[in-house]
Amino acid sequence: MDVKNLSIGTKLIHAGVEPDPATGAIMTPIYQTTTYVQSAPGVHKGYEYSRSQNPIRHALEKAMAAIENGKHATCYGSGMAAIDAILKLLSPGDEVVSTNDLYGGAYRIFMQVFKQYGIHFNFVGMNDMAFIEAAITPNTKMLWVETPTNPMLNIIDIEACASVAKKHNLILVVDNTFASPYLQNPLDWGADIVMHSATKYLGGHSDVVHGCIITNSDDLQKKLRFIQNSCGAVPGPQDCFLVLRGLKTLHVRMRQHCINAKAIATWLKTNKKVDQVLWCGLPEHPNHNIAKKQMRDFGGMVSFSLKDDTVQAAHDILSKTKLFALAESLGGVESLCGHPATMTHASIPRAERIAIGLKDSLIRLSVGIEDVEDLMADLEQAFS
Ligand code: P1T
Repeated sequence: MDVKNLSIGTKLIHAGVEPDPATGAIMTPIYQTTTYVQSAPGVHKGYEYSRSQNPIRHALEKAMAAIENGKHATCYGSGMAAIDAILKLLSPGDEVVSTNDLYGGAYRIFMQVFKQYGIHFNFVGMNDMAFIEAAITPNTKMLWVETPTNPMLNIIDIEACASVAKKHNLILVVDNTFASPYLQNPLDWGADIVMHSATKYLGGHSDVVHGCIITNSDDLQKKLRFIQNSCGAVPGPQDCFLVLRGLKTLHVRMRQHCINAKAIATWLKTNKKVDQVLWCGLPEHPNHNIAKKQMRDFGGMVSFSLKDDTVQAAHDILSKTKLFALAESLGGVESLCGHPATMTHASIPRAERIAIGLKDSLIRLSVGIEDVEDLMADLEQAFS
């Protein structure tokens, strides 16, 4: 079905999927197969070997491209596999200018994997384009943006980054995991590549690890496909099924994530033990206006620090919540809480964490879609 002119909720349900031509099954079948029989050498139905192509992955890729307003999508076995594929577009000596506030695993693959292959990474605050400009050298090939950032929930102006990238002929990559395509479409603001950890809001039920890359560029897509087929970071068909199923309710879930996050952020502001509340929907958030420009709502992630700025104070609260499960990850229907300094961002040296404002007491909430009164009562008892 051509979904181009349909709105997002309809796209999420219909993009990429057709009734199965063999049986009429409304759900895309899982072809649990490694290979496809050819009637003569090179004569086949578009599928040769499941590292290269698989029907449900193909359906999911069409859906992903459609919901990000992109031309092409490639799905991976995890968000990190997607990041790995993007970095393999680079060559030794190339440089990347990256936001200094990003997922700890992205920082780790930059500094502990790709650095040893001669790729250089410069980390800057991306709230001011002058900082980015100052870090660009003749060897810079890529700008790496995450927005909202993990875990500080800063908002980076994608349109402004796109104009810097264009001026210097750089590939602009936006990790759109925290927003999801329901809230933000970076390609529309000039990004060259959008990536997702589909493990999060896209899958939405904490039951699948998956990644995705979307682009409008035929050239980048050709290279990414080549990298994927050569390196093999493909998702299994069962996992593609789960993400495809998750997509169908993304709009409904995201609306409730946003409503609940707003209630929790507003409530946290009134709590005497809380120092800073970070949620880009708050009018006092330093990037609120950029969020209003490029996002349709403000998302389900809320971070906050404590007046008692110690690891212990954070651990005390985190060990008492009952509905908010203490766990890495985010974006599922159930609420999670985490302590970036000792969990998701432990691979970033403390001095660097402190420099970007990631305090020892910072707590990150992935606000789920439970009834929000219960969530607030849970936090209240954990604080008391
Ligand atoms: O976990 P994986 O699907 O491989 O995705 C990695 C990834 C990439 N980008 C962002 C912004 C992410 O937040 C993540 C994974 N993040 C967590 C597991 C976390 O708890 O923050």
